[in-house]
Amino acid sequence: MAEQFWGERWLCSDSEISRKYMEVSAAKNSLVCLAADRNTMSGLLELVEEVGDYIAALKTHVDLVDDWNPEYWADFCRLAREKNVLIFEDRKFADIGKITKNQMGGIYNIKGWSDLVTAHLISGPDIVDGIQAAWNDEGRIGGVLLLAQMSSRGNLLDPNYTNKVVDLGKVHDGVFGFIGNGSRPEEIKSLREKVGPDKMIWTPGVNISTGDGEMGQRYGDPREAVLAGSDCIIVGSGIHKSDNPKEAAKAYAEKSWNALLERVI
Ligand code: 5BU
Repeated sequence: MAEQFWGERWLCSDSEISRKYMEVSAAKNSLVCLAADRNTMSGLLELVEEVGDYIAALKTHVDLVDDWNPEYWADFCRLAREKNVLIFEDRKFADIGKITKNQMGGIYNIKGWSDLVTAHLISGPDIVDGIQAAWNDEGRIGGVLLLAQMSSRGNLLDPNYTNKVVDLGKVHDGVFGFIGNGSRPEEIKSLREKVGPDKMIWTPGVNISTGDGEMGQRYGDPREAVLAGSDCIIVGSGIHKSDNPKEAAKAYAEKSWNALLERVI
């Protein structure tokens, strides 16, 4: 079923985790990854309960939760699985391979519950092997999203750096895809040209209300991001700070899905 909506992305992809994402998104008619940036476990659980049916992935920052503990987190992950969403820890790893492998463990034990994680490629390609080795030790599979661009004002990921990340990431099986700048469709378009059809581009910095956000964040339009080549819009405050998170999640799901149909047709 996913193939008819995803076209060449489906045909070119032989990654289990990419196909899983495409299947989940097709089942839910949503290309939304919720950035679940709430500081309490009760706030997180309530949010996923409310919007879980309208999102395809759930992005976490495990280290910003005030009352985090392993039991609460296990409940949260169980709920996410029940809602059929991929769990994506936006950890932005950046260390050398062997340390990153160990950082997938520790008290948060990211390797035990994440399906996706983010990493910078600043330290070189072994970081991807380190992350994959950690999932492998756990008997799990996962995918790395490399930061090729960022949404924040003044970031240092210039086009030359982006090209290097794409060149290295494109040929690595452990790389699920790339983070692109959701606030600038022209940047997404040029990233898609470099990446080609087979890997994912996921984009933060997306909001129905476009323009500048807090502390240097910038926002672009969901439909434009998908038409430019984004496969998943990462939306945080647009949903979790809305007066009605459920309706907001539905609206983002509809916009992103219609844009995919428009793109493929
Ligand atoms: P917002 O509330 O929609 O602005 O949340 C955006 C989320 O995406 C937040 O969790 C950030 O950590 C994350 N993010 C981002 O905003 N920009 C980036 O370039 C990357 C991640 Br990478």
